Amino acid sequence: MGTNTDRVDEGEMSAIDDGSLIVVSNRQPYTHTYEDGEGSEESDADREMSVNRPAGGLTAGLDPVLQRTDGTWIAWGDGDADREVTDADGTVRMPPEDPSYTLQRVWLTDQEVEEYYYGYSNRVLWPLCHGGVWKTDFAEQHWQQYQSVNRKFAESVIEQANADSLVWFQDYHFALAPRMVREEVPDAFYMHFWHITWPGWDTFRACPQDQELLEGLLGNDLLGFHVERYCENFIDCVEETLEDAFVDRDRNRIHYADHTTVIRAFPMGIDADSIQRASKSVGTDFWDEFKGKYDISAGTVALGVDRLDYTKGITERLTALESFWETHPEWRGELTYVQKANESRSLIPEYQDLQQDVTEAIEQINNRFGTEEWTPVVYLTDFLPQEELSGLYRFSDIMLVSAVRDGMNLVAKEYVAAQVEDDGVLVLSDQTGAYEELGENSLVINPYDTDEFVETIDAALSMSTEERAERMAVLREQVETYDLVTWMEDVFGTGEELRAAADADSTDVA
Ligand code: GDG
Repeated sequence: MGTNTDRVDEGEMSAIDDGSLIVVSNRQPYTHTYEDGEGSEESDADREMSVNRPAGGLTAGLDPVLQRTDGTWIAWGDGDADREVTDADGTVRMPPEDPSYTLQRVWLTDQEVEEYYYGYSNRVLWPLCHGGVWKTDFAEQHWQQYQSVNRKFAESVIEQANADSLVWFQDYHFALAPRMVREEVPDAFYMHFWHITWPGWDTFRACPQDQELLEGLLGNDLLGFHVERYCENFIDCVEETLEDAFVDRDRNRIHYADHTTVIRAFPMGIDADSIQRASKSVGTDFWDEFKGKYDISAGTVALGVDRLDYTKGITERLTALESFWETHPEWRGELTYVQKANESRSLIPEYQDLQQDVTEAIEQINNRFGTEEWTPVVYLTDFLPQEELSGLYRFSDIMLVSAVRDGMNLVAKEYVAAQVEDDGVLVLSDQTGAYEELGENSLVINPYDTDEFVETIDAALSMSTEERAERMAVLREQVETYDLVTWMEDVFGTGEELRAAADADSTDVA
């Protein structure tokens, strides 16, 4: 298998014309920061700065596409040294060593970040889309700011876009921008990928801005979700909310305000090849060192890797583990659970509460069962380089993914890709998008059913070597076949097809 850059050059994405691709995302691919941190006395021009590169996932995957096609990436400039290297019009050529595309940085004030990002995006859309209506906070000011930041990004796209442009919006931060841009540049092609779940109508109807959000998203030509059910939920919401929409369920098309949007499922893949390479590059010496560093004496290790988010089912998992050690005393001293968690959105009270709940639950388990020689739960909050994360995946005997709701859950796929010896077991929540693809060969749990969860942990730990290998070989094949590049080819290929069909239609009419 060649590198991803080779595959990007050879694949469907070669259909993108030079300069025509515009990607819009909240997070930027490259961030410039001052090395000496905040509060330095030196003048900015004298300070050393560094560039943080895409750490994996979609940002790293799209970077070579942008490089090959000399496109434009529009994103929030959130690095403290970003302005230092950016032209007066907010642009900088990237990557630094081989400038080949334009990064257009959008500047946001602290108030905009607080109200658009922490406010409407993460205290309304995030909980709403994950079915947690009671966690939403529909503050009017946050909604106003969400509209105005979407307008700001839309203006930036409008400046760059023309009839040949292919504009790709990412995620829930930009539900309104597609329609805003279409009104000004009607002939460009607009795609959007919504990375999180889309809820059923009965949940979505709680949102006071239901109509505006749907209208914004229907400014796109192609709207993608991870799985079919989210597409169906979206279509249900449109049917219930927008009286004038014409819905063609057989073809997943919605006609609204003189325009047709195609709704399609694209289950996102991972860069399996690079995870596998990283996993192979770390040997047992890494694992010995890791176990030494965290004083892990148990022979068996279970793993959880999550952003600290209430959707990831971390407290449910800890409850199940406590019950497991209580009812399976033979595993005390024999099994250690490693919880790797990244702090996330900690300005939001619900996230602060979660951090406290997780810390307390871990302390409770360790106080209850821990001994001089053995710590049941090891808690890691560092962000690890790709090699170390892949090594952790590779050597952990079982992986516990217990999200209570999750658009896809890439961690589940990454664990599979790193199993180069086919000897791990994936325990997977049926509330994740990943379950739709990987459910058959993982051990499936409902994260709310603690007793079932406990028995499933036991089953995973007792699984024979043959069964582990059989299941993992199938799972690995799945994540290697439909990987990140194949996924991008699928999205861009579908976009190209729709665009060609629309062009043919307009020629017929003329
Ligand atoms: C949203 C949706 C959907 C974590 N710790 C480290 C590290 N990570 C990386 C993982 C993985 C990513 O973070 C987390 O991805 P998930 O998919 O699990 O979750 P969300 O952040 O909630 O993502 C989700 C996704 O978008 C994509 O559409 O699947 O449903 O919620 O890639 O590897 N990476 C490194 N060190 C760490 O310590 N290098």
